[in-house]
Amino acid sequence: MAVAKPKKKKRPSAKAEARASVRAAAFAKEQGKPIARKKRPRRKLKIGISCYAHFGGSGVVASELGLELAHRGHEVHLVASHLPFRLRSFESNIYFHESSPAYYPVFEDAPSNLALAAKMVEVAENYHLDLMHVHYAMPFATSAYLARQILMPKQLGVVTTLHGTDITVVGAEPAFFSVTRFSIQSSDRVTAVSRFLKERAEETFGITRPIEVIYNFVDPHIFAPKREGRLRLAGPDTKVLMHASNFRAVKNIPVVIQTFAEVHKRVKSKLVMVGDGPEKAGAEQLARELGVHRDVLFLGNQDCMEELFPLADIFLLPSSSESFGLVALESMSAEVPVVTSNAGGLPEVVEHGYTGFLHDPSDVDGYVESSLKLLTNEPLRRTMGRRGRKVARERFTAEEMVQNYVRVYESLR
Ligand code: GMT
Repeated sequence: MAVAKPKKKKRPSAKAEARASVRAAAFAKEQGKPIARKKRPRRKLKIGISCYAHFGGSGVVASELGLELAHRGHEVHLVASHLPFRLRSFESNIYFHESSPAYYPVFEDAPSNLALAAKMVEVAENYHLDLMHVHYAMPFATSAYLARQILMPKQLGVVTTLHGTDITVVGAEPAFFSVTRFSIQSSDRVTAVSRFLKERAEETFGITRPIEVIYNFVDPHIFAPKREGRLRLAGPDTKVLMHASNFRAVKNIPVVIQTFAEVHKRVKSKLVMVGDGPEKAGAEQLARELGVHRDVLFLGNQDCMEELFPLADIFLLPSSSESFGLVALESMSAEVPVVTSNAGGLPEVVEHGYTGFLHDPSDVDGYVESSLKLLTNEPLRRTMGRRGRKVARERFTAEEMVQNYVRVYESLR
C-alpha cells in the first residue's frame, strides 16, 4: 500500500514573517495586550583594543581578550606600536594596526602618544568602531580620550582597564598624576584586574566613577601540566624553581636569588629565571656572589611560557607590589604551586596553604621554609598543584571574564 507522504511545510519568507509580526502586534494593540517582541539577536561589536605590545601582563591580557572576542564573532581592531607578542597565530576577525610616530629633527622625542591617538581616530572612522578598550592607563586612556574628542559628534565609547603600575607606580608619579587621573575619570567605563587595584585607584586618585573588577583569566588547555616530552631543564633528581617577570624593582629579584641560594644548600636544585629588564644584571651578579651562578639559568624573554611552566617544581614570585600576578595564575593552571608574596592582589589569586604559600615581600626565611616544604614532600606539592589548576579552571575562566567585558561594552549603547 502506498503511504501518502506528509506534505513538506514551506518555511515562510522573511518578508512574510515580518508582515505576520506587524499584524500580530497590531492585533495585540487592539486587544490592549502587551506586545510580545521577538528577542533580537545581539549585534556583534566592533571593538578597538590598544595596549603595550612588549612582554608584560597587560599586553597578554589585551591580546588574549582580543582573541576570545574574535572567536565569539566580534570584530577586533588592535592598535599598538607593533604586533603584541601573544598574537602568535593568525585569527579571523582580528586586525592589527601599527601606530608609529613620524620623526622630525625638531622633536626631542617622537610624540608617540599623539600618533596613537591619530591611529585610533583613523581606525575608529574607517571601521566604524563602537568602542576603544585600552589596557594600562598611561598613555592609552589619554590617547583614547583625545581620539574620542576628535571624533565628536560621533560617539566612540572608551573603556579603560587598570592593570597595575599604571596606578601603583607610574600614574602616581607627580609628573603624570593629573593626566592619569583626568584620563581615568574621563573614560566611559573603568575596570580593574583585582579588588586591591580598584581600591588603590580610588584611594590614590580619588576616582569617583564606578570601577568594576574583572579578574584576569587563563586558558587551561594552553597552560597545562607536564606532558611527556624531551624538554628538560635539569636532571630527574634535580628540583626546578622558576621565576618569570620583566625584572623590574617591584619584582624583588634579589629575594628570588637569596631564596634559591638557601634552598640550594639543602636540596639539589636549579633556578630558572625567565625574562629581562633592569634588575637582570644585578641578579646575575648576586648569583655569582652567593656562589650559585652555575645553577641559575637566565633564559631571557621567552614567548613559550606554556612550555616552561610544566618543567618547574615550584614558581617563585616575591613581588613588593603586584596587582594580580598573571604568571602566578598561569603557573597554577600548569599545576605548579606558587611561593609568593602577600602584596597587592596576589591573595585574591593564591590561597595560602591551599594552592601555594604567601609571605611578606622580603621574608626570605618564609619563602625558603615554604619552598623546602614543597620540594621535600612530593605528595603535598602535587596536591597543591592540582588544587591550583582546579581553582584556575573554576574561578578564572575566559568564559566568565569575557562575558563580563562584553556586558561592560554593551552598557555603553
Ligand atoms: O604594572 C605592570 O607591571 C605592568 C603590567 C604588565 O604590562 O605587565 O603588569 C600588571 O598587569 C598584569 C596583567 O593584569 C598583572 O598580572 C600584574 O600583576 C601587573 N603588575 C604589577 O602590578 C606589578
